[in-house]
Amino acid sequence: MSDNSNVRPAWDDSLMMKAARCEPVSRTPVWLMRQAGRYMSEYREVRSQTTFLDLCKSPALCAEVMCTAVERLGVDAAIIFSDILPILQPMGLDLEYAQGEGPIIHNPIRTAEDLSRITELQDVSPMDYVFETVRLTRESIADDIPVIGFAGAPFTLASYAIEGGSSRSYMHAKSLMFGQPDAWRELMERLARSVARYLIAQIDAGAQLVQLFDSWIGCLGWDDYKQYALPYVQSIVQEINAARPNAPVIYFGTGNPALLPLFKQSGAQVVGIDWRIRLDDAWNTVGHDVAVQGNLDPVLLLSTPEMIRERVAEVLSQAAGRPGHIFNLGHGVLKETPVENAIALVEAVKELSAK
Ligand code: 1CP
Repeated sequence: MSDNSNVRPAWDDSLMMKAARCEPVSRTPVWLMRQAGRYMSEYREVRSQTTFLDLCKSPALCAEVMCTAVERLGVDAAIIFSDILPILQPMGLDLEYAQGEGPIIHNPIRTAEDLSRITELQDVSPMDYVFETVRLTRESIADDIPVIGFAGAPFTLASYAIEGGSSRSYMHAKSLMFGQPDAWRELMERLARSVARYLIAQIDAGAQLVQLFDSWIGCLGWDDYKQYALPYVQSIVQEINAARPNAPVIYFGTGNPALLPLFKQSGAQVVGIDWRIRLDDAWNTVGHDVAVQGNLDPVLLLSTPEMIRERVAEVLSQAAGRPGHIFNLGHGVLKETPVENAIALVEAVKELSAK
């Protein structure tokens, strides 16, 4: 940052920040959810030396992994390298990433009595390694590339905490939600307050925007989302907007586009759109006063550069050059993705959206 406090830092006027504020841009900014990860040989090399959790707790390696990905792909934003689940450790849950199986929580919350085991994070210092990752990523990356902090949204975190891992039916999570609504409310409030503090601390460490991942929210219908999930997303967004008004919030809920009008009510400045709905329909639904992020099917990255270019052009034509579009996939990059195709996507967005 410059010594002269009157000079705005370069990231403030970056394509990504302008689009998040619905301001006009010279071309559409692009980044990819899960842009650093197992599809990249540089990541696999770093990862082969350590476990995933130890990697998350090594800020220098996290910054290196993300900066390498940003440079290799030529994207316009750097999300920090971390995960949505480590915050559950200092809250009392026993988290492990088992080889080839994904995350496991060995002491899941199943009843109202179990709630005594989950403590709200009043003090976020157990997550200092993440704030150090934000600091180092900010320091290592070009000034015109904003850094995105992130966290899981309460419903998605609660699903992992209750199911103990990934799930098809969310039977345990929904059973607690429907059967013990007071315990559910208490759990969601503890998660929401913890996540708000965690994201504000990421902003203070140097993140320009924050994204809330509600990856499992698509299993809820309209009324249940409205009653059991939305209020907690709203409270996080309100707290961040009140405390750090210059840091836009991106809310990404995937799986059920029928919920989009409610996603708008989250109060987030940017709404993530998955590929199950056309981008123009989604934007009409949430309204053109909010920015949108999306929405190419991640499986398209397994096709050819020509096919990718065609589909990029289609998404851009639906965005119609309107201010407030951030190009992204509709969900994270799959580990089977050829890196060249991810690069081809970024190049296509840059070329085809240039004004
Ligand atoms: O074995 C390995 O190397 C670990 C694989 C891995 C990676 C690379 C996991 C385990 N997490 C991550 C990184 C990660 N996770 C990032 C960093 C940025 C990047 O890769 O570019 C981010 C933003 C996440 C967020 C995340 N973690 C989400 C939300 C996004 C989404 O994909 O829906 C979720 C649901 C998780 C949980 C998680 N962590 C890891 C895995 C394999 C999973 C999903 C497992 C499941 O399906 O339940």
